[in-house]
Amino acid sequence: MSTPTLIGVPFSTYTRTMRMVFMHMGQDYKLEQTLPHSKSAYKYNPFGRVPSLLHKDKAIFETSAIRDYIDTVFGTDLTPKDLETRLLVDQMISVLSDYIFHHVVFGISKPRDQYEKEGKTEEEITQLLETRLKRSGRIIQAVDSMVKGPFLCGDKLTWADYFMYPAMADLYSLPERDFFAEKGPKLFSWYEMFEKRQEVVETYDGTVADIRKSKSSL
Ligand SMILES: N[C@@H](CCC(=O)N[C@@H](CS)C(=O)NCC(=O)O)C(=O)O
Repeated sequence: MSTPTLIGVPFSTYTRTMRMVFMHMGQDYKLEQTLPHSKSAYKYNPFGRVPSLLHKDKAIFETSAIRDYIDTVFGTDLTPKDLETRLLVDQMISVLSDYIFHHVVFGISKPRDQYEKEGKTEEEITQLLETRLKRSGRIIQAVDSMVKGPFLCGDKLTWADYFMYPAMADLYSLPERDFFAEKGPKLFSWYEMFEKRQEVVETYDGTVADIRKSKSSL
């Protein structure tokens, strides 16, 4: 089987998902470091986003298609055979790509980053984020109600864990960590269990959480 190449970058949560999955599978892969909206990103994805997956004569973009390709061509144990758990996995991934990304990542994490760059005080940032934080709290609560435990969708590790982890790990690196943990206790316990996994530790460098930690220790 020829070695697959991921087009992406360590701070990209979806790239991290795919890197962790390849590690979980024991499948060698190459990472071609590519920033979103760079010339190389557009070469494989008309929207300039990452990741894309190159394998043999194929260039695949959109993580749902990459997931299907990896399942079909390489074979994984991450898509449950029973319909009920499979639906949970799909729901979890969809919730991540919609509510969590649109309202929590783009509602809290990205603007916070911008406010910090502008030199705003913590007090100002808290005030500016107040309304969006309330909405994010409701979303985290709703996600929490979906968590089965010990993995997100029950007894077995699935694609949902690998999709959800990178975004949640970055969110828990924010000063809002305790608020998120309080709104979603099951989700937070899952995160604390998951963060010790080898493929998680090995893909930590260069993530948003890592970059924040390095900045705060300067
Ligand atoms: N729907 C895309 C989303 C991919 C995506 O948003 N990737 C992020 C990095 S994790 C990106 O390229 N962001 C650049 C942007 O938001 O313009 C997928 O599932 O592949």
